[in-house]
Amino acid sequence: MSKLNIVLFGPPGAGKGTQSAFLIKRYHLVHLSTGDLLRAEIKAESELGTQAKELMDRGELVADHIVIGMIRNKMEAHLDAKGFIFDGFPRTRAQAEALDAMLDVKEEPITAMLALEVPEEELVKRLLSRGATSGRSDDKDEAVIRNRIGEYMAKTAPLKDYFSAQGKYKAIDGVGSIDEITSRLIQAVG
Ligand code: B4P
Repeated sequence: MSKLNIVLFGPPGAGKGTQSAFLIKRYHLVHLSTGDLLRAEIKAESELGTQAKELMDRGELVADHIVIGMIRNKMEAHLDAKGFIFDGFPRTRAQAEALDAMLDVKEEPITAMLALEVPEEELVKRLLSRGATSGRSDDKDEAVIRNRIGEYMAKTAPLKDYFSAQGKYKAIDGVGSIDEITSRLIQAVG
């Protein structure tokens, strides 16, 4: 049986991390979140974590070679996985091309890119509300949140065309209850 490799796509605060938790259980997938991997490096106070924190605190993207290397290591550590959920990766065209190249070698291509669509004002509201309780420094300041959304619009949103050209892009309404959105995603996986 071919592997299920899902890219969960969407702006910051769209619900990628939230929905990944449900999808990994349902389909027995390995969760690869570059945001979580970077926050683990920051917590460990590694050199990479120190460099990443500076950029993340400003709402900017971390360098492509760093996140691509992290994803490659994690995929190699899970060779027997039934499939992966890529959460927050790829975020640039270079990352998308690197991911395709890694999966081509294994002959296990991306199955679908599921894109959660949420209006900007709802994103800002969700992230500020998480910032009030999570301790995540990039969720506290509205200017940083808007910069993250700006980075998404400039560098990440164009990947919609990249995956559409492969016939893999599926838009999902990301507004509603968490359960409703999970059902929409499951329907889209088919
Ligand atoms: P991420 O950790 O990927 O952060 P995110 O996009 O803000 O989170 P996510 O979208 O998963 O949040 P969720 O919706 O689940 O990245 C953080 C930073 O790391 C980036 O800014 C960048 O600097 C760096 N980075 C990460 N990956 C990178 C890459 N590939 N390349 C370069 N840099 C990279 O949750 C948001 C909130 O909404 C939660 O509080 C949740 O409870 C709430 N929520 C979820 N669903 C909801 C719903 N249906 N209704 C109401 N609230 C909801």
